[in-house]
Amino acid sequence: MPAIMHRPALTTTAAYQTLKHHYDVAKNWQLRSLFASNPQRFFELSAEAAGLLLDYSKNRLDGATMALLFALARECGVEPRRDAMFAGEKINVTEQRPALHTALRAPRSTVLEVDGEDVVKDVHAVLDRMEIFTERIRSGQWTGFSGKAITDVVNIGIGGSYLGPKMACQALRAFSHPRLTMHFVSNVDGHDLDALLQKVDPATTLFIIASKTFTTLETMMNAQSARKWFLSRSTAANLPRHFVAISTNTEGVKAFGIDPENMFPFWDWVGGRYSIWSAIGVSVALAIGFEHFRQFLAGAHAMDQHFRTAPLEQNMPVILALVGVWYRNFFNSTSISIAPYHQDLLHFPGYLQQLEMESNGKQVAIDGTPLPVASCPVIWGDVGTNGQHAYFQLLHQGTDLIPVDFIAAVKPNHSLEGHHAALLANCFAQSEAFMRGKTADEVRADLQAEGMTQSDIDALVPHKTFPGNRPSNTILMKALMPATLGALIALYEHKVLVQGTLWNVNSFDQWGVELGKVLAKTIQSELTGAPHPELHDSSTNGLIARVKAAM
Ligand code: G6Q
Repeated sequence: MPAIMHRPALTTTAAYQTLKHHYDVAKNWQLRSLFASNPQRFFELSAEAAGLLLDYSKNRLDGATMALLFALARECGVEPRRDAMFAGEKINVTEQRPALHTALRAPRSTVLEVDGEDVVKDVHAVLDRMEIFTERIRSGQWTGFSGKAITDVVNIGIGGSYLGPKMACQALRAFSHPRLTMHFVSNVDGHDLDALLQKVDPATTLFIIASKTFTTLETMMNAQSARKWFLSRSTAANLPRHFVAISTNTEGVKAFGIDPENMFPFWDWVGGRYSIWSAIGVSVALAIGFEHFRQFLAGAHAMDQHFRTAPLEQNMPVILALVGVWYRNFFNSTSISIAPYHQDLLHFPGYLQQLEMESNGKQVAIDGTPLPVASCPVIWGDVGTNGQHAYFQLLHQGTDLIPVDFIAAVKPNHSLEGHHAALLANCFAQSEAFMRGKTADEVRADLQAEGMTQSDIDALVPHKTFPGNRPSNTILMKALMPATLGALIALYEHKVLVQGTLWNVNSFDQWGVELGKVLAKTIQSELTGAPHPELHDSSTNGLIARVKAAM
């Protein structure tokens, strides 16, 4: 194991102790009163960067709270850790790797050496190859075996090799090539691939096998089945026109039968959930074109520059992270709901779920000692307004405090009249209602105005009262464009780093995922071969036996 930077646990810092006392008072604050007593609140508690506005004024805090949280960030070493990440230090200590997703969007002129290699030069060499390849497909110059242009692109990958490309292709739908339909197959459940293969034509379909390791069971099985399907409809000589790979494992790609000429590499210092900016983004570049893909990278780079240089007090990722820690470690809230009021951000909550929970869902500190405080909350959500007609009830009147991140664009990417004003009105009305609530007196007055009897009013008031004081952030962008999407993702990536630093966890390993990759192997062989009941409990044995009996 490498040398590990020792630093005090969060709970032993002076700022944390002061915050605890501050919380004893702040927990009783009412957002309504905070707004009433300070007309400048929105201006004081909002930040702008890289085309995004973060309004964090609807949170149960004030300037003094933020000052203490910034002190906490300083005491926990957020700035040196941020700088270590950008410099390519091996901050992923359990795997002895840097975490250099920021190098993937660094301009060509940047020089950043890791183990004697200029990684930015390598990054741009791959980007240039991606550009040539994607332009050939998009222009129709690259054809399938019958001479027709490619119409369908199937990304076969899972986890970090799937969630980002799927999310970004959907988010940037407005920019997509009219001839190309993007598909994503991830699940080892054959229903996933089977449903897709029923709709596509082998002569005009391109398969992208996206796997950092090129060993992941789900992806390899889907890739083999897709290859078999293709070979039963064409010939091996035609494979190169229809199968390309994205991986760090050249040998694995060759063994699968894909020519390394048709492989786009990336590097072990790119974590799966941080890999959308690398060759893993090929499907995104195919969909939106390379100029837009470069704008996507540039948007993320703009957020990187902001994160790197802005004082903590104006630093958007730092603020977002600290507000999250305030609720997680002082209010003990266990989840955050992500509410994009933009249909094209449909997959964004799922993307953040992996980014945050896989990065900071840890129980030990970097030095292996148990954490003294709770780490990553559960991240979940769905697009607005759909969520309003489902689980928002619990957010308004349930017994848990669940902060919400609202995300919206000022301008839509469509021209349908009236829809966007209705959407934004709902978004702002929800955050206002969470903040204000509705008092018993207000409910009573409404019911009296309706002419209801006193006894009916008394019975209804508790049900129609909203406690309010429920916190939220609102992130507003001009429009959902490649650059703003890049900045938005980078904002949350850096939030993860800041929170990981406060909790003192390694945000860049994922041993729980690795475990999943080996767990099923024994049972899979028992389902198709001899059972080994001595290896399992009665429940697992019972389930295996039930399946075998029916096979
Ligand atoms: C991401 C994780 C995980 C990974 C998948 C796919 O950070 O490590 O989600 O991306 O398990 O792995 P491969 O790309 O190696 O197939």
